[in-house]
Amino acid sequence: MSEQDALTPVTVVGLGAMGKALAAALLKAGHRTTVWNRSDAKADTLVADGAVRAGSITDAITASPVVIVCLLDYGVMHEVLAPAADALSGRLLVNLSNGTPEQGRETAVWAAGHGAEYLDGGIMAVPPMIGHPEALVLYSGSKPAFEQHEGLLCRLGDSRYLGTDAGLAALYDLALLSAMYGQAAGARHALALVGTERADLPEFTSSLLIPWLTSMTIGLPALAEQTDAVREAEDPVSPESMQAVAIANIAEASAGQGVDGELLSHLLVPLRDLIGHRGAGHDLPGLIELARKAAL
Ligand code: FVH
Repeated sequence: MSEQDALTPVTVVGLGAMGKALAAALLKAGHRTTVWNRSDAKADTLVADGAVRAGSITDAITASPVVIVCLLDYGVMHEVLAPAADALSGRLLVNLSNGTPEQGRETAVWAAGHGAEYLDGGIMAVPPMIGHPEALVLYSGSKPAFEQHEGLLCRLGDSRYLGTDAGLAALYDLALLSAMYGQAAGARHALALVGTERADLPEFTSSLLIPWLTSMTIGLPALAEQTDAVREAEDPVSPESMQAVAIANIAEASAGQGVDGELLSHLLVPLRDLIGHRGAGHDLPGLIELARKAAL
């Protein structure tokens, strides 16, 4: 971190579960950290550790050249910042609240209208991870601002800059969350299915589910390639036409075991329809790569 970064005072607006973790990491790294929260008492422990309590949102913003906001959503952020928007002039606003790409783009325009540089961010971590390299934080927006304050931002975790389009961080954040929720939905369904026969769920998870899901990630690079152009397979390793039968069997078995297949059907029906549309001769990338690896 540059000497300048070590001295950069920073303000954190929003001291919920995540905002508190952000402020604590910056404080621990040696930055003069000013904090503000609607419910003032949430600042107490941070102030006891050396943070500066701002008496108002204007005081919070004017205390530092870098203002990090981590509030419930963009609506709350605009509600909180509106009375002090002009104080943002000449500062960097870093918004780490969850939102949509459009909200990120609109906020970049709003910030520029108030003379502020803007970085939109997506935190791919839970509060206890903040301050550790496992915490991935995605940024998009002003490249000069990111480069100037990368040292400060890296105090929060592994910082990845995605590009000048302020909507990218939210887009990638929501894309990664989609993959996480899809995997969780499938895992919950798997546990419900084996649970109907009173299986040892922790044992099933550690010995079968986790190794299976881990091995299936080997097919993701092929999936990425295939999203651009579906490749016809000469001798399909795992033809999608066969996959369609397995998908139908999942639905039938779930019903037979008395497990609600509603959630999973939203994942499987589009795949079954895609398979039906493309016809036989295509493979599911994950199983191809698995077969190739096994054959080495
Ligand atoms: N916690 C997590 O694991 C995830 C990880 C990924 C990123 N998210 C996003 O971070 C934003 C904040 O999340 P959070 O977990 O800190 O959320 P809360 O603990 O509920 O704190 C919410 C803060 O927002 C303030 N707030 C809510 N409504 C208002 C309002 N009308 N006016 C002013 N402030 C408001 C709230 O203040 P208070 O209730 O303490 O007074 C908290 O500071 C979020 O976008 C996650 O998606 C976290």
